[in-house]
Amino acid sequence: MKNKTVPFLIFILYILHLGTAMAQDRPNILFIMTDDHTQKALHAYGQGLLDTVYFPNMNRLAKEGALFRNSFVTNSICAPSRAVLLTGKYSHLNGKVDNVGPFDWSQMTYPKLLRDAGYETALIGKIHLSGKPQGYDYSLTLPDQGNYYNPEFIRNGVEELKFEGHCEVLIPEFVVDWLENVWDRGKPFAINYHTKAPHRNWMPEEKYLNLYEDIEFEFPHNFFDAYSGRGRAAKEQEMEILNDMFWGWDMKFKKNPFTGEPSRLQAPFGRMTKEQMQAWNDVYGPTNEAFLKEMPTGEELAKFKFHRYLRDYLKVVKSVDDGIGKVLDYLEAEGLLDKTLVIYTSDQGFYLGEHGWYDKRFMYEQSLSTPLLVRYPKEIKPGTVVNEMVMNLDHAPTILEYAGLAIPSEMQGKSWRTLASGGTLPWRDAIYYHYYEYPGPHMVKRHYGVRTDRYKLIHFYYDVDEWEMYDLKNDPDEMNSIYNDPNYADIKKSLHTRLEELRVEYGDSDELNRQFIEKSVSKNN
Ligand code: SGN
Ligand code: CA
Repeated sequence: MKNKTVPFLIFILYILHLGTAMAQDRPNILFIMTDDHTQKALHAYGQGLLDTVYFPNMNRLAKEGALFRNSFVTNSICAPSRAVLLTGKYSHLNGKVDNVGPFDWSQMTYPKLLRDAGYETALIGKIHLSGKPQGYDYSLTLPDQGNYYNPEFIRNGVEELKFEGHCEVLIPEFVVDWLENVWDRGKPFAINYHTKAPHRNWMPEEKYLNLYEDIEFEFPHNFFDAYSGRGRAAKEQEMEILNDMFWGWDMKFKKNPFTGEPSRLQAPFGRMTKEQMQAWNDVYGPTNEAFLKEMPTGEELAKFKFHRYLRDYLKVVKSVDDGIGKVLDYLEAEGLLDKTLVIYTSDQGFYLGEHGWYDKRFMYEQSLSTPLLVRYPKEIKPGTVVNEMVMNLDHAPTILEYAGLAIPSEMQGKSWRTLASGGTLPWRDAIYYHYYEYPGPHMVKRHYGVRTDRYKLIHFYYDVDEWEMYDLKNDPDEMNSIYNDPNYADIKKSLHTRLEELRVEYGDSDELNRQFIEKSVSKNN
């Protein structure tokens, strides 16, 4: 060998070694996203509803990592929320403003950037964005909303496969199977593990059909909200447990006991095996019969509906929690857990009877907020609580920062990595929100607004032009708009200014609103 060759070879070996060391330093990324899981249904958030209902695996993440008290979405609905997650951009820039229109998969997303940088990427579960997922080495996704029992999945965007079992058992199994049999251990992994539950219509797994049936819950104190003190939007929605839930869907009856209207459960029932159907009838059959004998009215009827809803919702969260446990246990047994950044969140929050509601969409607290838990013991101390206001817009930049990658300037969020580690950063004093899907399911009017740590200003537009304002300290349940209260005139003025600044900063405008309205009108025609 010539004299110069040896040092050159040593140099190359050194570079290769550095590369491997860096690759090993990069965390694996397990991003867990549930559908419609609200903070109140997670013991770690300590809101008191569920002292008797405990989800050990989610709570483990909170105990061993960081819990974000103020975690929000930019647009509280499924597909738009996922588009924000992937792109790190507001709906008006990524183009996916509602559940209806297509998603442009050709745009930049964080999984694409991770993959380009040597991560092996997988998407497993619900994504609710039409078209073939891009940026993933592997995908196994539910078509559209998917089914709870014996669901179909689409492999790599093209191949439809049907499985027997409950989707919340299958999805974590697929995650473990991918880790065990597909993932190339020479690379870090990045998985999007997205559940269907607890999305409507909350069809519990066989073994949990009976769970929580003997627990009595208290109505939220504003369950019988008369919607005074606010504008038309809160009054004219169609998401009330008492008036807008379907007997033959949400309430699990074979037909509406009052009107005889036929059930929509024929389709999901038609998918079930004899054994699954038997287990189902064994639980719902006797309770439904007792109901039909008594035909309760008034508060008793309300109690029945509220409990059926809440219990079924919590049963499917229990299956989600089991699934998370299965995946965490696998990673732990393989010695991978502490090398993995685990993020747990939901696509948005949900109402569990506050204001008498289910569903989401509004910029009010229960649907604006999501759970956000993060475990990464190399950096995050157990039991950390973060109070800064973060958004789902921030997850993509954060993940890129953990992966050691540059954050593209077109992303609009900010990395919360330092906050999770207990550090401080110059942080935002306000968040911006914008919801679009109207007219549509549940009829929540279009609105945008700003929230600070204490106040909220909302503008409902399109078929109304109404402003609401709340003092979250004095009125945490948002029952009385103080928009016209002269005592708040100065605060109102500063909120208007902040709102306009944020709209400029994020590139939103009335002109864009007009364009999105025009597009949705032509879509519906
Ligand atoms: C379905 C549900 C709605 C729900 C939307 C959007 N109706 O349409 O209650 O708001 O999905 O949910 S159902 O009769 O089909 O259950 S999202 O989470 O996907 O945005
Ligand atoms: Ca959702």
